[in-house]
Amino acid sequence: ENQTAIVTGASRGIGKEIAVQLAQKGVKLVLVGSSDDIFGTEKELKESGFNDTLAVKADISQESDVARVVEEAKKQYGRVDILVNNAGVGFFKSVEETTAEEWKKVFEVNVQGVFLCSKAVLPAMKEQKFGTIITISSDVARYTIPNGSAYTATKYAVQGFMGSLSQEVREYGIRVGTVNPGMVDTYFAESKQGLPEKEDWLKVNDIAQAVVYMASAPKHMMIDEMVIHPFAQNYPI
Ligand code: NJP
Repeated sequence: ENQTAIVTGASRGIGKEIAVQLAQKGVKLVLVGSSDDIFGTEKELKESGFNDTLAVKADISQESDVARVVEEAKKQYGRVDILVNNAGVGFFKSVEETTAEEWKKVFEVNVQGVFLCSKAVLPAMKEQKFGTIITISSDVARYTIPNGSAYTATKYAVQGFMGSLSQEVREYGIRVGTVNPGMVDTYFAESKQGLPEKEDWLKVNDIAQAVVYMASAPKHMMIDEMVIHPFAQNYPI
């Protein structure tokens, strides 16, 4: 309660549900997305009575856009307590089919975006001596899959980044953790949410609940990682 969160990728899917559930806990929100859809999430939340909601259209892979997000958050609420690095993109192709441009793009959003957003909130969190940075990584950061080399590589990179960051900032009271889902029914990789063939997959609610749990854990508690997958998804872990 009375905390302020930046949630990236809140236009749809997991990020939108995280925004809704944080708002229900009384958290003030800055919502980030690279398309105008982000204003749709702001409108819906405000219509549900969550007036402390501000949408900022920004591409997390661009440093100046990210700086604008944090400036807006500080101007609006005066502090940043929680960052949820949720925005991410992915595609599934063999190594041979993957173009250099596709490889670069997925790294720019999934890795550079997480780096830029995390870096940008650190001055405010250090000054407050309090903060929580949560990244939605993936269960593919724990194993490998064929035809997903670029996406898998980004999530391994994010895992390494978050581990280093965690050790750097703990002396400032900043907690860092990842939520690593298996298959979640969203719009990810040009899919649609709610398709019948994804009935057995995780739902956005499952992941949003994990984020809320992590963000609302008492100060003495630290959750490094939560790996969550559909019971129907069988793989070695
Ligand atoms: O995907 P989707 P999810 N700057 O496509 C935004 C991870 N994950 O909810 O830019 C700012 O429904 C985009 O908004 P917009 C996954 O890797 C998923 O499933 O306005 N925002 C939208 O709100 C990712 O990290 C599964 O179009 C940008 C959002 O990102 C996270 O879960 C499995 C942006 C994507 O919504 C959320 O993905 C897994 C940018 N440059 C991990 N680019 C799964 N679904 O199965 C995109 O292991 N966005």
